[in-house]
Amino acid sequence: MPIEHVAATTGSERIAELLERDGCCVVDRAVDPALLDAMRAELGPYLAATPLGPDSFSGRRTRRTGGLIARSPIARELVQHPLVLGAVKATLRGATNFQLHLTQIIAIGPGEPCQPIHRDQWAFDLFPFPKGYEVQCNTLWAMNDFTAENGATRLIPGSHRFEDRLSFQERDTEPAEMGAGSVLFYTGALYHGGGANRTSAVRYGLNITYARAWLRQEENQYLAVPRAIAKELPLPLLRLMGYARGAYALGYVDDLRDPIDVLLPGAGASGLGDFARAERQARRGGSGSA
Ligand SMILES: O=C(O)CCC(=O)C(=O)O
Ligand SMILES: [Fe+2]
Repeated sequence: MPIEHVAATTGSERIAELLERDGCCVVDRAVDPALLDAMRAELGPYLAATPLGPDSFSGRRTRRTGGLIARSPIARELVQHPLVLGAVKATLRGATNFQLHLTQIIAIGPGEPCQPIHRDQWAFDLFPFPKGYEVQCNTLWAMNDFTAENGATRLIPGSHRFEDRLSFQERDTEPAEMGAGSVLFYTGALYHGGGANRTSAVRYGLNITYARAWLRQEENQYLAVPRAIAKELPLPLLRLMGYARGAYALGYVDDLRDPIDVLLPGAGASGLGDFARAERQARRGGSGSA
């Protein structure tokens, strides 16, 4: 099954439909590639200082640079891209709210073999989430052109409906080839992996992922973003980063305080979340709209 490509003018509902159908899709040239070049320039010293990965999953010839909210104003824009947030909300329907899961530049260096094919949701101790119930929605922005030779992400379209804990090889997958500025969407249940880089140049991908707010975040935003920086960020971004309750009660502070209130005294809502709404959504079992 080919990986479906759509134009940047496509609405988020259509992207969510494709994610439901195939578990993945590519939006061609969703942003001007110059924006991603500027982001790479912003992050230059951090990219240079990032060590290679410690194992074959992280990639011994791959550098993973995170903390992007703290380090890159352009990342703050991309994290809140309206098309992405609309598609994530529709894909994670039924959740009271969702949050940023991680921000990471994945720089796959020459000579890196194909990453083991996996589901990102295996990060949650391999918990067997029900088929068709997505807990995570991912984006991978091509910072330079992604080709089959330089390490374009390898995917098995439709595999979000497969059984869990299956093993696949590179030959079972298809490369998400796309031009710089394009964005690949894929769900937490889709089998995929970073591609082998058989060229002499680095492949740069910007991975921004989102998950239901009742799950632990992969990147710890409270520690990755120093408080002095966080205090200056806009409220919607802070909410997305996790300065919010997950569902009705998760993550409150001391006397049932909204976590945003600790960072910005007076900004929070009083008491807990909306119990009636949270209960309604929980009873719908995640099948209703968020
Ligand atoms: O870099 C890529 O293309 C994908 C990487 C990936 O799937 C992962 O690190 O979980
Ligand atoms: Fe992955």
